[in-house]
Amino acid sequence: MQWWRDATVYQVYVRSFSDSDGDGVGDLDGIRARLGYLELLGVDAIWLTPFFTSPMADHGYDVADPRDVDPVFGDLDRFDALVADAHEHGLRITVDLVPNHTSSEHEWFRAALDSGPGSPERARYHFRPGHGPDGNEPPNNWRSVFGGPAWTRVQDPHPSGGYVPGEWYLHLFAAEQPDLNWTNPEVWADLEKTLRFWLDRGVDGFRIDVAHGMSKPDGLPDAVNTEGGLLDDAADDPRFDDDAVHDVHRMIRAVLDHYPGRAAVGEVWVRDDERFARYLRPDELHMGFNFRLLEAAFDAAVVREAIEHSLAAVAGVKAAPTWALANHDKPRPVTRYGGGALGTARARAMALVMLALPGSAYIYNGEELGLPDVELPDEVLQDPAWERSGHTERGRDACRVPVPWEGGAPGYGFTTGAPWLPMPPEYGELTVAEQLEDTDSTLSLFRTALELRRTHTGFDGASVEWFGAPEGCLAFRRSGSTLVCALNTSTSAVPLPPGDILLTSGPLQDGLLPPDTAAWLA
Ligand code: ISL
Repeated sequence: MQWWRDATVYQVYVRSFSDSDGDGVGDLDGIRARLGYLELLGVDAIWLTPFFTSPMADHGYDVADPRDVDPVFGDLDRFDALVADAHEHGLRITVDLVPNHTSSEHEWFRAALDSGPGSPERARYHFRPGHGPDGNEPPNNWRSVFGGPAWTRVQDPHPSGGYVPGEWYLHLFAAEQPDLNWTNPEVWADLEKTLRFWLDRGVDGFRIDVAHGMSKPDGLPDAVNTEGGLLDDAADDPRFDDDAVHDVHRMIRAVLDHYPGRAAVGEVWVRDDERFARYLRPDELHMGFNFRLLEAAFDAAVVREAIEHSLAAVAGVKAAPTWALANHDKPRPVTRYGGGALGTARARAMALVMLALPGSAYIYNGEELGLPDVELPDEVLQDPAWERSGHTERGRDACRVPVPWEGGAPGYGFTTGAPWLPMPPEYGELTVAEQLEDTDSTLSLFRTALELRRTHTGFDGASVEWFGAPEGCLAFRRSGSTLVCALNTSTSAVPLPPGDILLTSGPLQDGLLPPDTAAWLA
């Protein structure tokens, strides 16, 4: 059964979801205690961001042991209990895999540092001599996604004892995240082991981090364009989307094919539709995140173009499209669309657009509460991008502030201690407890929308048909079915398409669809 093709998946940023032990950091037992909430919300599956052993230089995306749980989050027994309970609640569990890099605290990397140049230990990573007479220039001009050079120099052990300035190693992200060498068979074997380890523990699938990374072009040629920017991609970027990455995805798929009903979704930052589709060939990923909708401005023409590209990209390979408006790397929708009441109205409208589309939809924890980004003071910022950019990029902490459950500051039911990032006063009105009581809340809107999506027959139909719509508006129907979704991004109220109203993201105006509003009809 291909449950993932139309699933709604809830992204739990483990650190920020629910803390069971008062240390201010979310954990596995905290998630377990909130499964009833996720069932009530009406999602089908959960994606857990990395909870593996990690020094947390990039909050878990720097993995020191991919087959164990970091003590701050729990242990393997607690993980097993979470999987069992989630399944009891009818929720599938997917976990993050980080195959592009390890932590610099991984035993492999420590061994690589202790062994000299040319050793098999170094061959698991990308070590190279530097350029220039003293080797003190990096081997090529690649930039780290988080700012600064993608290379760091190490001390090499000297035969007569002691250490001397030595080789450089590649890290596309933080220096604490050395890139693995995917031409090394040991690296392949280890990922296979990790896949089986979690599959055998009962996970329903994986989200694959930087799925367009891993493979590097032969000879690591200089980039022509190094202005790609932080957390951004560029078409001619040699760091990503190398053709040989597809061999890795074929290996992952071959393993998954031994476990019926399990699926992988890749984080694929590749804008070209044809190159994106390559990741979704029948023997590669089951699904790929397409980020066009997340990046689209609140403008009907731009939103429509994003949807059309996302649908066209998967049509040829018969994969299901995926949709997301938010994740732990990007400003939250409420803030992106203008903040305040306006941003909230638009985020609600876009949620109805996303949940009306065929395919699977991802909801990032707190999105269902309409949380905005939080303006954090410099001294609490933790994202490596803040330091690596020389304090020019504030990084992604603003969208990672913990989820407010109930009550007041400082912990809002997220923690009995001090939350790892401060939770602002405006969270008081946005708690789960407040919103459950209010039928007009964003949480109530998501609950109703998810219930309709699960139970109403209008949501069948694998494609969309576009209707003519007034300037600044869009309307589509799920093909061969009855659901119609209309969105107004213009500045005046417009007539609705024909049909009975199922749900609107905000109040209508004398029967008209007001600006910054969406409606579902059937
Ligand atoms: O590389 C990019 C563009 O081509 C970036 O957008 C990059 O793919 C993205 O930032 C990767 O994010 C993921 O891996 C990071 C981690 O910090 C993020 O949280 C995670 O989502 C490194 O593991």
